[in-house]
Amino acid sequence: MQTRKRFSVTGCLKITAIAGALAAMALPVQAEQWRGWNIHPPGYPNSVALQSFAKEVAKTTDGRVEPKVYDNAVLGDQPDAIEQTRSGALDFANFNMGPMGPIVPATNVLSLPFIFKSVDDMYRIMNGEIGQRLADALAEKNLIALSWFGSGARSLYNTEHPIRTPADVKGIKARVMNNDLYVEMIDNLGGNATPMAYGEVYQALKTGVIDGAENNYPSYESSGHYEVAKYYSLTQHLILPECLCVAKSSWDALSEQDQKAVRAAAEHAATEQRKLWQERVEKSKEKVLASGVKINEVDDKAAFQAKMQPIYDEFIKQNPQLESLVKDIQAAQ
Ligand code: BDP
Repeated sequence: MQTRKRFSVTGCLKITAIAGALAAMALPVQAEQWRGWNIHPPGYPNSVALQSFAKEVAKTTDGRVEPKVYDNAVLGDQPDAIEQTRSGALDFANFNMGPMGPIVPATNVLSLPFIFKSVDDMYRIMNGEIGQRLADALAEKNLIALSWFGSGARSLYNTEHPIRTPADVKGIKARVMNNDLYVEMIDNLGGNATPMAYGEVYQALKTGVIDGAENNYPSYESSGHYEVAKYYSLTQHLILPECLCVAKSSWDALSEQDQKAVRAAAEHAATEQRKLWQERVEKSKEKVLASGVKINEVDDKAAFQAKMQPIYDEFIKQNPQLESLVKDIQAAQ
C-alpha cells in the first residue's frame, strides 16, 4: 500500500495563498502617527518647509511614518514643547536655539550676542563639524537635530524712538525669549528685560506692559508686532540657528532605512526653508515699511558689541568646558 502524502502540492499552494491573503487583509502596516510642533502660522517659511518634510516622510517611508504639523504653537509654548519632545510626548519640532540654551548648555554659545558675523557664516559653521558638536549635545538631551533652519538676524524694535546707540535702550522694557543671557544682554544696554512667551508679546506691546522686543523681519511682521512697535533698529545682535529636531524615542523606533528617509527629508526641508527665508525677509521688510515702520541702521555697532563683553567673560567663567566651542566659532569667521 502506498503511503499517503500528507500534503499535495496543490494543497500547499492553496494554504500559502490563503495565508498570504489573510496577512494582507488583517495586518496592514501600523503607521506611526507623528505629532510635530511649530510656533509659526501657515505660510511662514518654516511652516511651509515643515509641511514638505511631513509629506516627504509619509511618501519615502511608504506611509510607515505619518507626520502631522501643528502650527501656531497650539501644542504649547516653546520651552514646554522642548520638554515634550525630549520626553517623546511630541515627535518632532522646529526649535530656535535661543530657548534651547537653558536645557542644552552648549547651545547657549549660539546665544552669545554677535557670535556670528553673518547669516552665511552661521549656515557654513552649522553645516560643518561645529554643527555636529551641537547636534551631539542635543542628542544627549534626547533631541535628534536632523537639519538646521535659519532665522536671519534679530534686531531691537520698540514703540518709543529709533535706537542708534546703547544709550537709546535706557529705560526700554523689552521682551526677550526665555534665556538668562538675553536678560543680561538687555540689562547691559540699560534696558529692562522681560522674558515672555512669543504668543503674549503682541498684547503686551499693545497694553504698554512692554515697550519693545527683538526679532527678525519675518517674525516682527507675521506676529503683527510691527503694527504697534514702529521703530525697527538694525542692531542685528543675534543670528540664531534653528533645528528640525526629532524626539529620540521616536527616532530610535525607526528602522535604519526609515531613519535615512527621515534625515533626507529634514535636509531637503532645510534647503527649502533657507530659500523661502530670503524671499520672506524682503517681503516682510516691504510690508512693514508700507505700514509706516521706521527702519534705522545703528551708528556704531561696536558700541553695542563692547557692552556684550562682560557676558562672554561671565559665560566662560561659568562654563569653562565651552570656551573652546566659543573660540572655534570665532576662529571660523
Ligand atoms: C522667532 C523664532 C521662534 C521664536 C520667536 C520668539 O523663529 O522660534 O520662538 O522668534 O521670539 O524668530 O520667541
